[in-house]
Amino acid sequence: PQTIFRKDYTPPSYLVHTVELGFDLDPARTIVANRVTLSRNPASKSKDLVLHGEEIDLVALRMNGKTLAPGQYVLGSHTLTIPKAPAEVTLEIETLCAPELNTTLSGLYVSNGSFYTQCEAEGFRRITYFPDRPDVMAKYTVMLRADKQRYPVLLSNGNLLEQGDLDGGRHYAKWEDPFKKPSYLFALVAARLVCQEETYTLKSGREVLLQVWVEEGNLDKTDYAMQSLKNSIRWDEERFGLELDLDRFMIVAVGDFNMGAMENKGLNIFNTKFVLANPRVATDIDYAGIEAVVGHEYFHNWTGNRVTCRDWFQLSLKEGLTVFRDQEFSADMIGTASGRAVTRIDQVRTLRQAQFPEDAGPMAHPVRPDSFVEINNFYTVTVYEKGAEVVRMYQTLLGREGFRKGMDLYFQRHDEQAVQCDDFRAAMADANGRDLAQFERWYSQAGTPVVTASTRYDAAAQTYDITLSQRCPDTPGQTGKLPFHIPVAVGLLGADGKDMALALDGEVVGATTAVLELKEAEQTFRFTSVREQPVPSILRDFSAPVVLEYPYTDAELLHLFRYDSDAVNRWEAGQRLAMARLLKLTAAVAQGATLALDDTFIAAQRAVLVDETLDAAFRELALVLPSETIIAEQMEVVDPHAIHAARQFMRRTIARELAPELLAQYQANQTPGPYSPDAQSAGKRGLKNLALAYLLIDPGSAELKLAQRQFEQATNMTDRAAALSALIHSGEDVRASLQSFYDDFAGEALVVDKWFAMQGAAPNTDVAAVRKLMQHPAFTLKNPNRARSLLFSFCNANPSQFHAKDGSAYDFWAEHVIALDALNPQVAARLARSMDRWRRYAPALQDQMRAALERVARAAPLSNDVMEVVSKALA
Ligand code: BAL
Ligand code: ZN
Repeated sequence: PQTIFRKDYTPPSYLVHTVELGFDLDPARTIVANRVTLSRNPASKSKDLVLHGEEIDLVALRMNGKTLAPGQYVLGSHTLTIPKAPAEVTLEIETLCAPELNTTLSGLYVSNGSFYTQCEAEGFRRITYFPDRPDVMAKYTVMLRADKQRYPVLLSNGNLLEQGDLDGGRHYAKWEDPFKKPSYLFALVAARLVCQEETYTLKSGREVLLQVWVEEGNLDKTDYAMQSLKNSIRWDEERFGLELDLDRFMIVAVGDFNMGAMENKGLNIFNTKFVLANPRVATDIDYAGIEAVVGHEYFHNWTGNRVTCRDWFQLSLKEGLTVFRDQEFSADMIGTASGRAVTRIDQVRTLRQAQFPEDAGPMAHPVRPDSFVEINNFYTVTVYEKGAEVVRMYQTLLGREGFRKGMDLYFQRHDEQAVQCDDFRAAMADANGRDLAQFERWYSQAGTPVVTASTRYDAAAQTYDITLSQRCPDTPGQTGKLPFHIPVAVGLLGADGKDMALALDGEVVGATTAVLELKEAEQTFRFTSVREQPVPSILRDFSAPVVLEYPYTDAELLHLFRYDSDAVNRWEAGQRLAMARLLKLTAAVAQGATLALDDTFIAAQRAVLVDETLDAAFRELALVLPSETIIAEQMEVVDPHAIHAARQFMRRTIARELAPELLAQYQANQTPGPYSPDAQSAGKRGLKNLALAYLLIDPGSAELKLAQRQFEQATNMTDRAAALSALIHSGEDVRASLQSFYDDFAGEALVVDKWFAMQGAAPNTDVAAVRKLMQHPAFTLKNPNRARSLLFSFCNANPSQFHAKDGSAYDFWAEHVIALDALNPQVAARLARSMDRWRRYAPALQDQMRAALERVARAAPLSNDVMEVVSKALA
């Protein structure tokens, strides 16, 4: 496979003005007629007109009205080139494709008998020949023709121009998108669907039509998506002054989808998981996911669509920014400071669970990668979540107003352009008169920086010095990293637990948190007028995506855990207390030593659990121990079995010691009455269900009946699923409960996914049990949600079984990466990533993991997607 480098970018040889597409839709044989006008690009030296194409058959090709003979063009395996084409060109291209055979879910495909498209990143070339790159932006008109009975709804981007009947029971619809767009934002849907629709009035007074399209039978699950869409529209007007630019905005839900959703202009196509919800089938987490993803795709309309990426290396330009926007949207929807902190803690957990490991593994790449083999492999937590952290740091450095000024300038400069991450950085710098040159390293250097802090209090001088130093580990292809520009937010707590007033070098800060700007390898910052030895709260609100090293004593951590006004660092202190103990316990398990947990830690957990001044949601987060994956990342040599045993021991001890308090919280945090997904109610359910899980940890727990009752009487999926999960984890025989859950929800695909996922992630589910579950009639590898529900939950969320000592789960992994690759390379490559960290395991496991990787690498044929992942892992 060929590696593509960012440095090799060249402008397109031709620019496209207009695209007229005609589709005669048929599952086995769809005819695509494409009439496209182009001009030679003055910025390019080449006169060769290069079009991309994959898995399509060329039927006819005319240039400026004349059919081209085979000698006048070159048809490669993935390109169609017309050498030395004229300066102005009109091409008429007719191709054939077979959507029903397309299991990759990229391009035009069939899901449950209907047609859908997915064109990002390079799916449009599977529909027609085209310069399929994001810096080619054009205006599209689309004519859809299909059987009226089977496909009564015909949708594409933009505005509906006309529709009507045709002979032979067929009908048509003609759509026009008034805005220039890159081909990856093209979409069509031809399906049997129904919609919830509403007219919505924008702040300007203009009326727009909003629609949420779903399959029949799901109209009772569209309210929350519609509400989230309206909230998103309002929020973008208020926070960023950005208005919906179309008269109509459509969301379509489809059951077979590789991603969460896709921001096609005016026609967002969504995985059903991020649209469908009612209390019976969706959990609090599902509701929050719908709000976030509906927001995310809507916000792309400006950050991604109106201003797009020059090339795919710039993916984070739109994704990091849009994730940041959806994070801020979700936080603002909760509205309270404590609710905001809860969302922030959740983001920190995701980074540590998934992005830090990526940054430390074989697929490590900068937020703006320098090279790739397969772009689909770079829709990563680094590009998305670390990218969002990078955007957040602008706001931390420039303030909210400064950030808004930068956004305004970005749109002023670049509307309807395809630009680079550097253009965004320049807008932020120029709008604020700031030098952000060094900030560029956040885009160019991979790896998680480590910031080490040391402090010195001088009682006589009343000064408190914080020395910060930074380093960043080598990553594949990158050594000798240069210092980053890191905002480190710091507060100082007095012995009374209160924030001290801050002065830096004699200058009053005017807030109880100071943002220190670390730009050198090492810098010392001096706080003055410090009347007593403080406890430092460093990296408040997780002000930068770094690892912070500071030799906190237990006493200091307990102080922060009790008092820190910054909820993120308050939570963080609890995580540090837990992590230190978990690492000691893990070592003790490995050595066969006696395990013990100190009373101080238990008391701190108790104090948080019963502190009614704290939101239930925060208490829940504070009580959830670092995950097995996060613990593993702290170890030189990972022993997944010892980690599991240590964590289980800690959970059991907490459960035993705090049993009365847990039971009291279980009872105090009931949410009677009709279900509402609001943050406060969800927080209560979260704490209640955490308590329930703890209460059932011990085999033969007396509280089994509580879970049983909750399972049977629950009025919402959050409580029902939590009860079932607690029962599964109790180790009791829960076959009857599993069966009744399945029977109740067999017709709800997203709930069946939960059913598989819960079992896949349960520590008593071994590989044999997973194989057996795969025999279930509801299981299929073809549907990505279903494949993920069982295989990914087992391979990624069940480490003690995935790393079974006999290596049987690694064989299982290899077998299914290969099987999935034959169907859907994008999904297969995601599963392939489960082995990323194989070199960190003990030699006996490592050898077996390497063998499994080699088995996949040898398999033929193998997609570029999977080949890139496994070859980088083995390199
Ligand atoms: N652009 C791919 C899906 C998303 O990030 O919205
Ligand atoms: Zn996105």
